[in-house]
Amino acid sequence: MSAVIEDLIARKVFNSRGEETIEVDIVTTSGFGRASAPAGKSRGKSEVVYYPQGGVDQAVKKVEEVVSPEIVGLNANFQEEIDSTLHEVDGSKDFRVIGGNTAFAISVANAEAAANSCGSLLFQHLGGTIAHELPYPLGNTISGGQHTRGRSPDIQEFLVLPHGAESFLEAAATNIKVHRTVGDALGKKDKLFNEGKSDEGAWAANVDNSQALDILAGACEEVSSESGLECGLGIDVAASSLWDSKQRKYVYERENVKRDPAEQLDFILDLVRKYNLVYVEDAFHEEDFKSFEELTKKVKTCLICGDDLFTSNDERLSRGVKMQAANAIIIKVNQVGTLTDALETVEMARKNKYVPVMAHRSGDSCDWHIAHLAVAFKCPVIKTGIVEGARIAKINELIRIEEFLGDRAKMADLKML
Ligand code: 2PG
Ligand code: MG
Repeated sequence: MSAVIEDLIARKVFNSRGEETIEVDIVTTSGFGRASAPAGKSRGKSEVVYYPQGGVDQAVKKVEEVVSPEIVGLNANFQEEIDSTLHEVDGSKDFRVIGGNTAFAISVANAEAAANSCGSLLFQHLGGTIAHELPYPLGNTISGGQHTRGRSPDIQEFLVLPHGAESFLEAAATNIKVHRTVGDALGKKDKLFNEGKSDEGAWAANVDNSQALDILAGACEEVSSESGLECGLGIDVAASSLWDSKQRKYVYERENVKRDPAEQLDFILDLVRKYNLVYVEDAFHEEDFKSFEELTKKVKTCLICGDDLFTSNDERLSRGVKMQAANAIIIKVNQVGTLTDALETVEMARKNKYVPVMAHRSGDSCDWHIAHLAVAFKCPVIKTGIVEGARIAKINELIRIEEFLGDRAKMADLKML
């Protein structure tokens, strides 16, 4: 089926935080694709620049004036050509001219239009017939750090990974039960807890790091013993947000503790041992590859994941691979701008036995494309929240994909846990 691009339309819409974002429609001779861009709050320094000066309005103008004339007339089936055209039109290394989020929305809308033009689903179009593995949902239950205000934990995310689930539906339902059980426990602990939630739908509560972990561990145990299904605990420390480069210490305001890199390593190792953590993201600030390497050497059955550390960027990942700095990498396509860039990083990760973890952003929309990307790129884990509209949009799409695959559907391989 011909998929020549006939029209490219950009508009300003809003994300789940009410921030302005860009949405793109691509119309081909036989199909249509639409995508909108997410936004991070705890961003890595090496991420691309989201928008040109002038923000989303200026980005929309750039699409009309300089991007559209180069893209219209190309064939949407050739994703790499579309993505390299975006790089050429922009001309900078970090998409500062048209905006990384502009590139993201065009790149994803194009893939969707190409899939739609040939009557395929996105995950099949990008992943082919071998794409039939469902990722385990890694879900945020309690928020802290930059994702909340007031008296909340210093660690940004307290996560659950139901790695014993036999289907995606069962895994998603388990996460919802854990989230509910955590909410009930928070209510028992603090009479003033009003079920407030963060951007990602995780609970915003007046607890410290160890109280949050104790509550989550109790909830996981309760849900596991009811269902017989194993759940693991994880954290996203988002340590770049805690790092004070002048003092050379991680500043835990809530705990009123400062830790130098060696103390931070001991602190994380203690948490891994005490709570049997299966997942630790950004335990150190984004330039401290060395501490990541030491942590990875010392733990065996835990995913040590880099988010701000790698920013989905293959050059940074290649540095990490050389140092054996981690064994997992967060993939957020809008950290690099295009699907082709992100796929290169995923391929490098897989070749070097790093687990690619597809992820949402704290400011997101009901755009569900990352559900398809996780399956197409064979990511064994997807981090996309548990409840809240923008998160549920992706969870529900994975339930549909699982149903569509029928007997061919299989949970991904996470044997190391
Ligand atoms: C993270 C993300 C998503 P943000 O740090 O992993 O949870 O946060 O999108 O704010 O960077
Ligand atoms: Mg993170």
